[in-house]
Amino acid sequence: MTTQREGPAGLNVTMQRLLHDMRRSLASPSRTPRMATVLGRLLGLAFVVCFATGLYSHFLQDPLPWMHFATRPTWLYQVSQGIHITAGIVCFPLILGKLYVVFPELFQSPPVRSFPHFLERASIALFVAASLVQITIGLLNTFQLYALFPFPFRQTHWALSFVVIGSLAIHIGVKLPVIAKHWRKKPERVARQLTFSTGGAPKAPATATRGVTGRVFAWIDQTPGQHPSPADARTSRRGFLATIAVASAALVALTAGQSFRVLDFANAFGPRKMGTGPSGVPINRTAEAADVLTTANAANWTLTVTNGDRSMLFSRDDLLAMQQYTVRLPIACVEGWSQWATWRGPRMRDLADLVGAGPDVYFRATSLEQDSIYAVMEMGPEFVRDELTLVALELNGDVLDIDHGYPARMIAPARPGVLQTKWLSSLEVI
Ligand SMILES: Nc1nc2c(c(=O)[nH]1)N[C@H]1C(S)=C(S)[C@@H](COP(=O)(O)O)O[C@H]1N2
Ligand SMILES: [Mo]
Repeated sequence: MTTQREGPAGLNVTMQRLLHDMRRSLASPSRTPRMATVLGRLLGLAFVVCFATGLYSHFLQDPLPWMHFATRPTWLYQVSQGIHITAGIVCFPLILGKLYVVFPELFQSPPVRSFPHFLERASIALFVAASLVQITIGLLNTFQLYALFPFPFRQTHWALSFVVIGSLAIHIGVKLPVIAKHWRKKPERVARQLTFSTGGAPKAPATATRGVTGRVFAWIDQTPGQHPSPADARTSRRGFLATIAVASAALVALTAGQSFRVLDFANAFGPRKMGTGPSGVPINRTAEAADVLTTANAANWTLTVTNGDRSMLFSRDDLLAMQQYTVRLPIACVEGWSQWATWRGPRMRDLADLVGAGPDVYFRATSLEQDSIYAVMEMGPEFVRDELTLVALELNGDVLDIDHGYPARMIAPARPGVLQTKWLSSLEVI
């Protein structure tokens, strides 16, 4: 480094002083490393829960060749996805609270001290940006507002999840000493003075205790009259936490009803209400929207079941003539809403047996619907052979409504709604 003394150095000092004053003016009793740790823990937990449930949902839809999935409990996916969406929504108040707490850190002086320091700040910038985009597009998706962003939701959400989890890991690594130091609540006497360092005035070498990372935290000057009394500070911190808690609880109460029946009465924002729609089940996409009104109502409709060169055609009456089973299973949409229903029809495995399909075969189901990501679905043997997997012909005691997939649709346990293909056209061994 060169030692220019005059112009640039003077400017540097002015800038540092500005940044320093900025941070001082932003000091608040809630802006402490302890608060950052408390919120960070909750946020980290929410991210990890979202990541795990997201992986599960992703691989159910796009399994790797060796993957097999649990089919019990039948509500496994319903609960997993309900948690995914609910935890994602709670991230909003947590992340806003956390950003409020660490906001003064934005004005560190000097802004970049070293290459590792640059990397640290860059990783945080990436982390914040990726997280905000991630939870925002997730929320828009639960409201089916895909049109609001010009990129494919699933691929983006999937890719960003690794950016978020990766930068979270880096962030935790970098902040580990601080997190460890503030993991447990400090005795009141000490806690009231622990706050983000103001960095020490430029030129005056910092005499304050150096934080464990070498600089981040120190003792702030307790100039009398300038700072709230310890009691006031405590009240203010409690108020801050209570605000975040109330916001989180309200969001859960007003949206989680779409996934969890006990909260249905309060479901104000969740886009789907339980018990609405034909046969008391909400509709994801109507027959009209899927452009299948003619083909699904055609009198000569048949379901083609194929195993190699062996093919059988089933009319709806043929399917009704088979042994009928009644099952209670939920539709559990990736978007978070879910609804239990009673389904009736022949078993998938009976159809597989009729075409001589072995116990380990995968099936591909094709819908009458054309050019849609829902038009084709694949199903592993654990679902094909499950006694609860039906080609459903009835829903809640009614003939399947055209919007629910008449003449026949798939229903299987512990699967995402997207895989419960409506308006079936063919089933074939792959
Ligand atoms: N052919 C076809 N099947 C489909 C869909 C679709 O759009 N087309 N939507 C899927 C999705 S995303 C869900 S959540 C369920 C919803 O079923 P429902 O509309 O009968 O409630 O159907 C699934 N099956
Ligand atoms: Mo769905």
